[in-house]
Parts: sequence; C-alpha cells; structure tokens
Amino acid sequence: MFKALKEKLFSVRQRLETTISEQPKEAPDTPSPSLDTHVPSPPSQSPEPAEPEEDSRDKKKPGFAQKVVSLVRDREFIISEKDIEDSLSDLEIGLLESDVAFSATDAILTKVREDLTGSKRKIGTSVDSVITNALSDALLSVLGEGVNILDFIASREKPVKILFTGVNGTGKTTSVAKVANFLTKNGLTVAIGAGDTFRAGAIEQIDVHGERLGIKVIQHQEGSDPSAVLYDTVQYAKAHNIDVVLGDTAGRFHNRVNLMNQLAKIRRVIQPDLIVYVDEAVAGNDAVIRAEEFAKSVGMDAVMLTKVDMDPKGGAAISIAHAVGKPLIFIGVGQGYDDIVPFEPKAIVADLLAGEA
Ligand SMILES: Nc1nc2c(ncn2[C@@H]2O[C@H](COP(=O)(O)OP(=O)(O)OP(=O)(O)O)[C@@H](O)[C@H]2O)c(=O)[nH]1
Ligand SMILES: [Mg+2]
Repeated sequence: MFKALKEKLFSVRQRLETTISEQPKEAPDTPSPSLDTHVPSPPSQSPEPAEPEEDSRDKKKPGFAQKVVSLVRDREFIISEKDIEDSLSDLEIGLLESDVAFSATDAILTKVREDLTGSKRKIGTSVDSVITNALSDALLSVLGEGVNILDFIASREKPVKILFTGVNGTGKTTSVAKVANFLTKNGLTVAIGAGDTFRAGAIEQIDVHGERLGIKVIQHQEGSDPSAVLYDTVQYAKAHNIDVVLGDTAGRFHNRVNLMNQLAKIRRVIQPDLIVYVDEAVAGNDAVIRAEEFAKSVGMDAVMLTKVDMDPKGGAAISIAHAVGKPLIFIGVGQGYDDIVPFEPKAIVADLLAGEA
C-alpha cells in the first residue's frame, strides 16, 4: 500500500538525517567551523540531577568524567530552517508528486518545519526519532482523528441509517456489501436498501451481494423513486429490530442537478445518521476535488476510499479528510468482501514511516 509515497518519505528522512547528523556533537568548548548556522545553547548552568541509581557520594562530589558526561548530555543544538530547507523542498515535491493536495502538503510542511526548526536535539537522542516524530505528527495532523464506526453505531438509536454516495463507478455498491459484511461479523444485524434505481443492472448487483452475504435487500422497480425504497428499508428494519440500514445510491457527479436533488430528497425522507462519501484512491487529486464539491452541495459526514490496493501514490488517502474536514472511515483494499480496513490514522502513519531511515 502506498509504495511510492513510502519510498519518497524514506528518502526525505534519510536526507534530513544526513543533514542533522552533520551537526557537531562534541565537546561544548571547542566549536567546530561549521557552527555558523547551528547555534549550540550554552551548557546547562546547574548540574544535572543525579540519576536515582547513582551513589549519593557521587552526587555531592562529581568526578571529572561525570561532569563531562553531564555537559555533553545536556548539549543541545538548534536546527535552523536553512539547515533543512533542501530536505523540506524534497518533501514538498515528493508529496505533490504523490498526488497529495496542495492544502494538505502545505499543512504537512508547516508542521514539520515548526517541529524541527529550533528543536533542541540532546546528544544521544536519535536523529531518526526526531525526524520520524516530526513527520508522524505532521501526517497525523492532516489525517485527523478517524472514527470508530462500531462506537458510532452503538451511540445512535436503531436502526442506524448509513447512506453511501459518490460519483460513478468508484465502488459504492461493493462498499455497501463490504460494510454489511463487516458489521454482521461484528454482531450487528443489517438491511440494505437498493437505492440505485437509475443504472440498469444496479438492483440485481446489490441483490446478488445480499444473497451471498445472507442479508436482506429491499428493492423496487428500476426507475422508481430511491427515497421510497430507502424509506421502506428503514420501515423493514424497524419492524424486524435490525440494527443498521445501509443505503446504496446511484453514482452521480455534483453538477447533475436532477440526481443531486434526488439525493437531497433521500436525505429529507430518511434523515441518515451518517452520509458516507465514497471515492477511489486511484483518482488521486480528482477524488479530493470531487469530495469537496460533494461536501459543498449535499454534504457528508465521513469518507470511504476504495481501490487503495491499486494506488501506490497515497495522495487521496492523505488529503481527503483534510480537504473536507470529515474523517476517513474505511479503506477498500480489494474486491473481496473482507477487503475493507477501518481507517486508523496512527496505524497508517506508522506503516508509511516503517523501516529504518
Ligand atoms: N481493486 C479494488 N476494486 C474495487 C474496490 N472497491 C470496488 N472495486 C471494484 O470497482 C468496480 C466498481 O464497483 P461498484 O461497487 O460497482 O461501484 P459503484 O460506485 O457502485 O458504481 P456505480 O453504481 O456504477 O456508480 C467493481 O469492479 C468493484 O469490484 C477496491 O477496494 N479495490
Ligand atoms: Mg453502484
């Protein structure tokens, strides 16, 4: 997953490590000629408090060797913006080449710059951990908190109504089936509404998924009003004490007025608890732009990104939540029912930065 982005982050980390590691590390009173841009802070004025295990006699009368260790341990370096300018520029290019949106790239750079510059690196602190932490914090700041769907469902009155929307062919119907499977595996009961009455074959497609998964699919005729189908699905769920209703809808672009009005009607009629915007990771920046358009017109509460298994770049996954200000809830990682992963920002970032730099 995101192989190309990982490689880019890896090479930026290596470059940053080389830059920062070149800074002098030795005796405080023998500044090296390269110190002009890296101002060491003065040695600590007061001696370092003794480690708990240290002998109390040593605390009173520190020997020469101990003093040196203490001074060196307290030495700090200031990393200036100039030191890391080239690496940050590499990072910027790497992110943009990976299809990370401008706004997210900007946010990541600002955070890394803030974190690294002026940071006081104590001797002995691993340079790699300073850099990895800065990148990790920056990526997490654009990915946001994430959301736990099971907690969300548990917090709402039943049936919890989840509506899937988005442009054509991005994986909405497959995602409805995957989420249905995920929820039933987690002990919840599910009914699906075949809300795509527009595209030929759509009702049959979701019906086949329902049959394979043993999940009830409520359906009307092709061409009928999707609000009515979804309304009936909610009624069915109420009558059968079903926990969750998942509503499939027809693919649409935000500028298709009729279809967008239809979606607005669905919203009014069933009042979904959660509107999930579905798009495909392989669309890169296009997915981000489309998500912004949907967010402006019909609105959304969360995003599901599909076809992540086919996307080495990772740009949409990094940027989409930041662009629309809503959490990424699931990623689709294949065509099987189990190819769905709840999106956990910390796990994704750890994976992106895995490996020694
Ligand atoms: N590799 C991969 N393929 C996926 C994933 N999710 C969906 N697909 C495939 O994408 C294609 C389109 O999926 P659908 O679920 O029909 O997409 P849709 O958004 O419902 O399409 P419309 O109803 O026509 O708007 C199918 O071939 C799916 O198998 C995924 O996570 N990974
Ligand atoms: Mg569909």
